[in-house]
Amino acid sequence: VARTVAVAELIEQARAGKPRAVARLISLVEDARPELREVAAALAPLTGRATVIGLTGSPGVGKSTTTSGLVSAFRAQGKRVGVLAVDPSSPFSGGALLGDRVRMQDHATDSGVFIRSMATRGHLGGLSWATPQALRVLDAAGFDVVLIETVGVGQSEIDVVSLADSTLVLLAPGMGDGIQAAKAGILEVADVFCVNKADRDGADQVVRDLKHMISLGRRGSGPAWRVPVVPTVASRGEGLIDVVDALGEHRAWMSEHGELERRRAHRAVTEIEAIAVTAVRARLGDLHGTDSLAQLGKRVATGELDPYTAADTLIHNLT
Ligand SMILES: Nc1nc2c(ncn2[C@@H]2O[C@H](COP(=O)(O)OP(=O)(O)O)[C@@H](O)[C@H]2O)c(=O)[nH]1
Ligand SMILES: [Mg+2]
Repeated sequence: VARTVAVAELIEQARAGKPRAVARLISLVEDARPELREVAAALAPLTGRATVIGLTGSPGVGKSTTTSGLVSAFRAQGKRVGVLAVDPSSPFSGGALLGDRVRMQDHATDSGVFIRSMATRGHLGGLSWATPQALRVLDAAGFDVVLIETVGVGQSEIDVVSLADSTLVLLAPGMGDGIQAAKAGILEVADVFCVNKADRDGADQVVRDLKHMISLGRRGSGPAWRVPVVPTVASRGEGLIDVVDALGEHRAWMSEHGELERRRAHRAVTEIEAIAVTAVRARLGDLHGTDSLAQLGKRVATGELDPYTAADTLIHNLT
């Protein structure tokens, strides 16, 4: 009973803007503490308000600098902003250049900003498995905008897409990004492109290449969102208002076309699936005796049993 009170109180304090309560709630879910389910149930009716923006791109392209600039831009609009950084090299997780850290410290003293690095990389690809739950905490705590920064390697940009309402993909000149973008299927995941480091040679060419690829990539007969390409110099704060505008337009477009609901339902499906698969895997490990995974494995290895029958036996024994 005492625990119930504590959770309710924590949530109340988090909603009142107390950063320590927000941090404690995220720790609760991140550490998968026994209170996790109670927290999840209490948060559910409070969620669905926050605008979730994912940022992805190669290391060094300027994600953290852009994130910091976007925080300032949204704060100027009076919005409360949460940041989840899922990047081992991120300033928020300590691998920072001094300048970046100093920049983020401006926000650290602002109670309208909450920054958290999701330290652990989970088994579900690039994003920590706790990231969706941390997102729920920030949403329920009343943050108007949540920015999720993740380094664009392998699976993580896909993961961030499944979490975000809008995904911002950053490229920069001189990084071979244009070609990589096409290869990595990054074209499909971007709702808005930033060509950062537009103060450098070759930025115009990257913008042209991207626009060309976008025009080629158009498919389907339904109403299509025309992905904007925004040049930025994040280190000087240039172009970030244009990014905010582009994100606003994307959101309006999604609302108009039912895309926001579709994405959020998809997000929930991914989340439920991950939780269910984790639970199933844990229960598989709990099976003992002749029908344990280990014993079935031995029988399949010797040819006594086929793997499909073995899998059916496992699933049957779970229920
Ligand atoms: N010239 C230039 N440098 C930038 C720009 N934006 C960021 N940087 C620098 O690029 C480096 C990497 O930036 P960071 O935001 O940490 O990249 P991340 O790894 O994608 O998060 C830092 O030294 C930044 O100061 C820009 O628009 N122009
Ligand atoms: Mg970074």
